[in-house]
Amino acid sequence: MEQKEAKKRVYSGIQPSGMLTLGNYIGAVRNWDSMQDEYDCIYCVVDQHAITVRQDAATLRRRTMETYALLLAAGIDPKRSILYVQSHVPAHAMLTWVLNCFTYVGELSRMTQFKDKSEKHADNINAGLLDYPVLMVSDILLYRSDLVPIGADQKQHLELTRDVAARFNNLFGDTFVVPEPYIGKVGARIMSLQEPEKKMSKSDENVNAFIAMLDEPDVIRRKMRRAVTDSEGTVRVAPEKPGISNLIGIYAALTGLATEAVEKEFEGKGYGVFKDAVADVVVDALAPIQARYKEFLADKKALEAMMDDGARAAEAIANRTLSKVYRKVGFVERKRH
Ligand code: ATP
Ligand code: LTN
Repeated sequence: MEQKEAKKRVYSGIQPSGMLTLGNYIGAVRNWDSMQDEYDCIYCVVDQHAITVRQDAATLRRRTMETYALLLAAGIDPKRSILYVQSHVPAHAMLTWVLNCFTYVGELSRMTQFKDKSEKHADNINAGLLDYPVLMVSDILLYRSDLVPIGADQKQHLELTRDVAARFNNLFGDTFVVPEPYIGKVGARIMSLQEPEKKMSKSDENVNAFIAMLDEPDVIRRKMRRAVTDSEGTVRVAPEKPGISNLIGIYAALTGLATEAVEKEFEGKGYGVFKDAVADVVVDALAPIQARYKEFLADKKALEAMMDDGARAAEAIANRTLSKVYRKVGFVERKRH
């Protein structure tokens, strides 16, 4: 217990906006798993973030359960870490309101993700989409998080988190911990298999663009074979070869090899051989997770119980921070009689 208090706190979240991809796994979830011994970890399925783009209610509910089960299968262990669903803990939305009043519209409209998603969903540029980063800031600050493992695409949101935390601390005295991003060196940005200048995204409408963590081996092999490459024919990393560079990155991330070693291993071999080898390491990495996933998903009652335990543990921490914030900004405390 004493040792536990001394551990740094890690916090991260993932949206149930589709089936998790190989990008999510290599860029985020794999790191979440490996951090559990050294850190005090809290992980969240962020369903409230997901509704910033239109979701079908039944599908969102199903995907939230599935994402939770998949995280368990990927090694997130409720005995060592807290795993919960964002909408189960009201403090997130409550802190977001307060922090909205300490975040500038200019800061939010500059966010790359906001600009990308506004373009992609031009018919639904809702206030939640603009405000998305403030909800993420609240997630992180509620838990006094020290370290936030994320993919490279979320770095800007982490910088905003630091700015808002520091701004609030300056105005009201020490309240929030100013967190650091943790971005893995390899695989921080896995690219689309079809348009390798874009990141692999679980909400891509072209299913050949991503590998889902639950894709069957033959589907993985087929998607790999269809991956966009170039006409040069040599397995090497180069800016003008984004497709092959991405596949080298995936292979390196999953085998632990340096990219130079991967280039060497496939010297003089064609893209066909290389693609099959990449598919093999992906299949091997995902197979045990897929097997465990089926077991977790089969017992809905047990999943719901784990969600409830996670929400209770999270709530206890979050409510303490929220009370402190309410006091600092001048809300009258409700005295129950
Ligand atoms: P969406 O497509 O719905 O926007 P997403 O696939 O980008 O979703 P998120 O739930 O937003 O996934 O991200 C979860 C985590 O996975 C984040 O830490 C994010 O940085 C990381 N991540 C997402 N895509 C990639 C990728 N292609 N490469 C590396 N990391 C990624
Ligand atoms: N915005 C993130 C998901 C996310 C998150 C968080 C990550 C929501 N809240 C808190 C880290 C910490 C994304 O789109 N990947």
